[in-house]
Amino acid sequence: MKGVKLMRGNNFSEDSTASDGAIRVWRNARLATLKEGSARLGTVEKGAILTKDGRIVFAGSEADLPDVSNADAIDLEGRWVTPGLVDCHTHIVYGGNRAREFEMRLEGASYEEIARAGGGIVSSVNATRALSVDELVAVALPRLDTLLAEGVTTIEVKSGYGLNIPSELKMLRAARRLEEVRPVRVVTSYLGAHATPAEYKGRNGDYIDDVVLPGLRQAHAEGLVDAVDGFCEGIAFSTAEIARVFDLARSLGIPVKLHAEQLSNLGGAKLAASYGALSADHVEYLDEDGVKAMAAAGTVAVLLPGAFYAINEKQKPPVKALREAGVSIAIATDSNPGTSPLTSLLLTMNMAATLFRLTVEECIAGATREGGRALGLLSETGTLEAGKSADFAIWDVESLAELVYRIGFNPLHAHVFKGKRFNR
Ligand code: DI6
Ligand code: FE
Repeated sequence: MKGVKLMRGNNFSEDSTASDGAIRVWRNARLATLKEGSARLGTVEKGAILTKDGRIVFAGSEADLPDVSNADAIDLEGRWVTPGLVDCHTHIVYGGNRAREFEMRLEGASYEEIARAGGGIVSSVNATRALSVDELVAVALPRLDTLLAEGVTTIEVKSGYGLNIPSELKMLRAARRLEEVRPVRVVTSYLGAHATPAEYKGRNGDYIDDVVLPGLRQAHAEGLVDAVDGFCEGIAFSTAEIARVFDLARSLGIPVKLHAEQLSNLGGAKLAASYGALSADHVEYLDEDGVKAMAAAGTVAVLLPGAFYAINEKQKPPVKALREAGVSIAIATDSNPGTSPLTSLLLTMNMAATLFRLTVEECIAGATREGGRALGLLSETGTLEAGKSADFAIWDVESLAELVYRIGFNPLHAHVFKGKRFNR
């Protein structure tokens, strides 16, 4: 079906016949519904999806389809279909790059040493502060398009490279703008507590008083904040400092999440769980106490193998303990200029399996259903179920294991976002 270029410069095109009102039945498909509690990813061999006004009306066996006589029929020719991919942890809005630090790490400097010497997050700050909202959108789009080309339909985007109020707001406005210019759902996280900028070096408390808390109030007042995040680490903020930010988030009714136990164990995951956090992310150094707290709170563990790989970390997250405690496991790119300049959720799945020994099913669930859970969006996306947004990915693979097994290969045939098809 001939498509039309949706936007200049991207690598997929919208199906020109698509329209929000269209009733369409996508048949002759092998569905991985990812329905909660189902075995084998909720697979349906001769499956079909009925969509109307951008929503899923039915997803299941063709034999059980309701009357589809007034629907446009699309034959998926036996292809596998998964929910649209969800990248639940990214920092794709930022200026400049940190290739020089990459070289410094190859020369033996650690991520932590570079950060303490004034590099790391702080060095991305100047490059980010120098850009306008339009320029931040422009530099983020190639990263976003690369993710969308692999079937991502929902993405979380954080602030955290502005570290003053105007620049943090600029980053969040740019994140919101991405949703206007691309077929994607963007969920934002305020990450003012990412690092303390040079002008507040050694004065975390003042930075929180002068920037992080008033910045959160302003961003919230402008409707720019879907969640509040923080970096709980020796090179960033203590649990007590994070608690001050989370107290404000809670008073504003905003859910929280936390970069926790990435390089050491400050008890960040336990603190996050005490606030009912959506997720605790990285968690390489998570202990039994933290696992128990996350399980009790229903806090999702978001594993970020790209950062583990890029900084050559040795401590792996306690996957066995997380499984045994019933903690949900999501995976994400953590796409950022410092520890994870990664823009492939498919490669992230391969890394999660190869480095952290997640199973194929855990990887696919981690990049769909569990990613949706980590964003508090499970009622909207992440599985193929009636009532949810019609977000799904159509694959040219013989088996779903190929999505995790291949390294640097994209088998996406097309994807659908809110019922509209985008061909590769
Ligand atoms: N942990 C990370 O890996 C990123 N942020 C964080 O809190 C690193 C961000 C950067 O180095 O630019
Ligand atoms: Fe991160």
